[in-house]
Amino acid sequence: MDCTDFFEHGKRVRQERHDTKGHLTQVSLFDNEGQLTKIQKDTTGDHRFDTFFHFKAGQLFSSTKDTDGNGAANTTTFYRNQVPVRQEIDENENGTLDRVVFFDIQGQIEKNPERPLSKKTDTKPH
Ligand SMILES: [Ca+2]
Ligand SMILES: [Ca+2]
Repeated sequence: MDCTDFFEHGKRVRQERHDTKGHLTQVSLFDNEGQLTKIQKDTTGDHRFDTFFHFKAGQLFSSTKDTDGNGAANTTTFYRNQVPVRQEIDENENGTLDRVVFFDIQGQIEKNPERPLSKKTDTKPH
């Protein structure tokens, strides 16, 4: 896998990865402190980014994935301490969540969560 770093004023701002045929498979963006802010990935090989990772203060905060490749994200996953805590699934991209999955401390899916569906606003990591 090919890896290219881009610098501005001596700081790395962007890193691109290409597959053996030269197609872009991953772009990482960095802030002024050199911390990751965003990664976009083509995980399906169709040359379009389908998975996005968002970072806050260098920590993985959330990710979105377009599971059916039509350009709109179907799942959003929220993380705490790099471990997924909640996944919101909108199968048909109509803006209404179809399923919400909770994860336990080990990042395993909780079988019978007794919590009600929570709104998008309580996503702050501690
Ligand atoms: Ca989609
Ligand atoms: Ca839906």
